[in-house]
Amino acid sequence: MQPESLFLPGKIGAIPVANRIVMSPLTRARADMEGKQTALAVEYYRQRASAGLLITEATNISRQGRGYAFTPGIYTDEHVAAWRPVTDAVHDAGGRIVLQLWHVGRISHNSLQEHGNAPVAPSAIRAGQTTYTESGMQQPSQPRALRSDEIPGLIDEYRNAATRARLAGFDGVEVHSANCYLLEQFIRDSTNKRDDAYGGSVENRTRLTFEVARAVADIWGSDRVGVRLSPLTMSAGDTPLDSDPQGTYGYLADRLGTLGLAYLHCIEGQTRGDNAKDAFDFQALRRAFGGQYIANNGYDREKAIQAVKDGHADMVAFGRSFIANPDLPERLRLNAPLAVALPETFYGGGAPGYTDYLTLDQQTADLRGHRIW
Ligand code: 8OZ
Repeated sequence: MQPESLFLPGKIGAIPVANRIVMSPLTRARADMEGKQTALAVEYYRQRASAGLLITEATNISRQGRGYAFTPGIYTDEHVAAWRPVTDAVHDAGGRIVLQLWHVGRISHNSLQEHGNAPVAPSAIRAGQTTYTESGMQQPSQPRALRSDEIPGLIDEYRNAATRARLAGFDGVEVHSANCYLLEQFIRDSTNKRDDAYGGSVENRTRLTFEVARAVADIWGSDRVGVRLSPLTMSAGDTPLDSDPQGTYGYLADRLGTLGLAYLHCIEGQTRGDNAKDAFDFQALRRAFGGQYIANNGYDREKAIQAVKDGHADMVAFGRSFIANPDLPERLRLNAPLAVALPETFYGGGAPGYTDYLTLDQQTADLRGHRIW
């Protein structure tokens, strides 16, 4: 393996990639009220198409799966039509893009649900913290537990969303089973108190993620489907960890490995925090899965080069640095300075903090006094 293989082309599942640098899924909350992407999103993703792989922001698989205002959807024909220019723009620029399939579960609010319904969850346990509604930040509403007879319909909604993602021209899909949303609420014994086939034992708690991945793989082919996990994250709704993260997620990784998926994508530590590698053996997860592995969280240039060089990761995902550096792969290759993203423009709003970060070339043109826009 060459020392700088981070910058070499390769393949993730069936998807050819120009380098091993991934843009993490990043919620930006700039879709319209119905969850349709706008021309601004086309520009945003196009600007970042030099990533080996772009993973879209988390995208609602159903109206029920929606927990934040202005996040995009993939459950209507209008959503498909609004995503299509995004995938076309990325492909025209030589990039590859997969859609992240998302259901928030209990991290939602009645005001975001059809007819003001209660959000759904494995068990009727209310989340703390906040979610972003049309009238500002609010505590998630009291959820109701999904009935056992609703689960096949829920899996069908993932199937429908995956089918629509194909129609929208994506290269594959990633199942969001991380960050304490619905699928992870099922995995953890802190949020899953069910006594049916989807609760109790580790086998039962990991069943929904497995069945969703299998259903989506039936539509896409398993080599175009990835799964994202975050065993150590407590972010959404202040969700406590599982009582045995290593055992539970190790079992799940092994089980997902039987599907021959494109990749396993792990947030190695607390999402948006530091890596906590000492507290958890992510390489054991990678080995249990047995397929390709995308590492994420707290990677800088040196760590990413090392991880790919050592074979600890096939690709490395960058989040915040991709917000502020549309040409991140080129900057990493040159070891050029990175711009820093402004948190106040992470969520919501328009072009500022979204499509107005400059590439190195644009910065240089700026310095010479030749403003390019
Ligand atoms: C930030 C704000 C809202 C949602 C995640 C989809 O953490 C998210 C998210 C991130 O996975």
